[in-house]
Amino acid sequence: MLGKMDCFGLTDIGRKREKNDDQFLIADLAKSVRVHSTSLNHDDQTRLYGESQGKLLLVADGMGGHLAGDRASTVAVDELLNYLLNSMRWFFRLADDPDDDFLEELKAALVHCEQRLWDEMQQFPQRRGMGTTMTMAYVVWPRLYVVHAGDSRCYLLRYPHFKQITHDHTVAQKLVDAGEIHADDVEASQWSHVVWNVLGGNVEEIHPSVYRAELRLGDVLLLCSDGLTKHVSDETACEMLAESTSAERACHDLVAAANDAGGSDNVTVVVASFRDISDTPAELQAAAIAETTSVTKVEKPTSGRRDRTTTAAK
Ligand SMILES: [Mn+2]
Repeated sequence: MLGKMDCFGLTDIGRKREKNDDQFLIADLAKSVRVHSTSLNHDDQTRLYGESQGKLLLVADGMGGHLAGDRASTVAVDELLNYLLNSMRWFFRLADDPDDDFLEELKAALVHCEQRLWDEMQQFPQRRGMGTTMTMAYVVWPRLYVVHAGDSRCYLLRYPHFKQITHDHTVAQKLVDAGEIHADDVEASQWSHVVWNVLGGNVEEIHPSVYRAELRLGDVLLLCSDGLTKHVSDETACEMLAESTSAERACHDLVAAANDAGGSDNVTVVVASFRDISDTPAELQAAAIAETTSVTKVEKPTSGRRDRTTTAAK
């Protein structure tokens, strides 16, 4: 790739909440070797890094009130990192050999985080009910994998198309899918922020969704918590991303827009823009005439598990 990935993340408490329960993470996965001592000309304790194996982006929106909302999202992100560190073989293999097992591994990562949350709730009963959304994107150029539970979102801008890759796991979205309410009425619905699939919460079994897509130079990814989407329309977010000169600028503009519109919740955004550094403005223009993005939702029934739906108020 003769391009550059420009990434930035920003979280903000908003205008109404007393604390911030959201988390975000941007990480490079790389092979590393820690040298303890050697006759070579390295300083002792040097860590040598290999090439980046991929970029990990994630947003988590914790819930559970004053005692545990931020704890839930913190545990989930920490545990996700632990899991990835211990399952790196999948990530290293991926570059040469894309494998359906990898998608299963991504789901397993969320199940692992969920288990840790339940362990902690058993140990500390006052934290019972804590939970978190998790929307994670893993980019091994040009492949994009998204694994998701809850109502945080991942969008892909391939100008002029702005597509929501993830599907909200809210009761309101289920009603839209069933044709019982119109998509325009979701925000006003009492079910709009009742999520049926999160890590922890009162949801005893997690059902992560996985999506796969191919990226192109010129694409921009946005991951965000519902603190953004409650206040900023897709049209506005698309415009801001398309007009921003950098991922950092876009993050600040999006958060400011959510706060200007009321800031009723914590707001978190992660933006990754894939730019071709050799692009001339004319070429950028040509890249804008892109086809509609094709996103594959990967559906594989989780075997042997009982399907149950419970709700967690958020
Ligand atoms: Mn939120």
